[in-house]
Amino acid sequence: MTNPAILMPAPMLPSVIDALDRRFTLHRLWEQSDPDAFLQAHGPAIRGMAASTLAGPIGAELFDRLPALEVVANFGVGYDNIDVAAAKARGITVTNTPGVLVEEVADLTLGLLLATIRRLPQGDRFVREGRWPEGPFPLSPTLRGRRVGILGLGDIGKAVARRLEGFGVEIAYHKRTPQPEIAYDYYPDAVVLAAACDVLIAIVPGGAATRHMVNAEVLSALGPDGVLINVARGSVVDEGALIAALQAGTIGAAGLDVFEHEPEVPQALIDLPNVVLLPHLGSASTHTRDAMGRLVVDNLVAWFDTGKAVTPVG
Ligand code: A2R
Repeated sequence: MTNPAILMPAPMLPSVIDALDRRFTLHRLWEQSDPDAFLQAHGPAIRGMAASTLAGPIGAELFDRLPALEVVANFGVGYDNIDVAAAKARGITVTNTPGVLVEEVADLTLGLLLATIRRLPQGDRFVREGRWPEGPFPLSPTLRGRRVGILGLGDIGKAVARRLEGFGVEIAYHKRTPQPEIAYDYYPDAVVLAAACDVLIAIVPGGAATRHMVNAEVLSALGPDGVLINVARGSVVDEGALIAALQAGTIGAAGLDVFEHEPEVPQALIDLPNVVLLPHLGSASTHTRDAMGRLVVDNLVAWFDTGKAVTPVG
């Protein structure tokens, strides 16, 4: 029996490629000189896909060219790059990589929060540029006495909250369904949460339901001393409204790991002194990316061995 054919639209970790090569017939779409002709010839035989955000949006158009597709294994806990409804309509299972990246993203979130409030990258630049002998670095705002609002108290949001407890700050949250067993104050929408807090950490999934959830109104409610941290998806924050709010002093600072049009970052954000910018590093350690890669492989192997994925979504 021939190995099932797997399509990889964009490059993934060498460890993932090697593992899939051993077990399946792996097709690397990005290496094809004519991807369209390749899909025409091989699309009907493809039964699985290993996907990531690097591949761009994956939906009906591609599914229509892969009539035998059974499973899409996504590299990442967020899967807003995949049209899950279109997959479901065709009986295609979608999997993601929950669990293995939770603590890593939470660590990064606290790092970004402290970097933003205490201006750590700015301090680093100050030393490197030889400016210290000219006088001390200006005093920064503080995390002390702040109330932190978490927008999306899921696996990662809870891991962020656990860390924040150690920092001795007050915590509040918003999600669609309140959890009465959680001791933090619940707020029924993003605007009232922002109004009650002076730090807002966005960690909801991306997609249509959360698009521009952090808009001009939310930023105005956060206030001039307010700090926005986005470790969710770029689509969750209205980037234009954020730039306007930072320029006008409507909020005090922002720490951003994600952007609306990655890897493009608006020049207006780069020009602002009170913003810390990261190139989507949330889960980006060797340790965690390897674990995510193993889960992608495990999902495909389990699907073709047993007919059941390890971590299907929905
Ligand atoms: O709304 P709920 O009760 O289902 O709570 C989820 C919340 N959430 C939302 N909150 C407000 N409005 C929405 N439209 C909405 N949709 C979802 O976000 C839950 O508290 C949280 C998501 O938690 P998990 O599914 O456990 O995801 P995890 O692992 O924390 O990752 C969150 C996102 C990923 O989707 C990536 O975009 C990013 O973090 O790495």
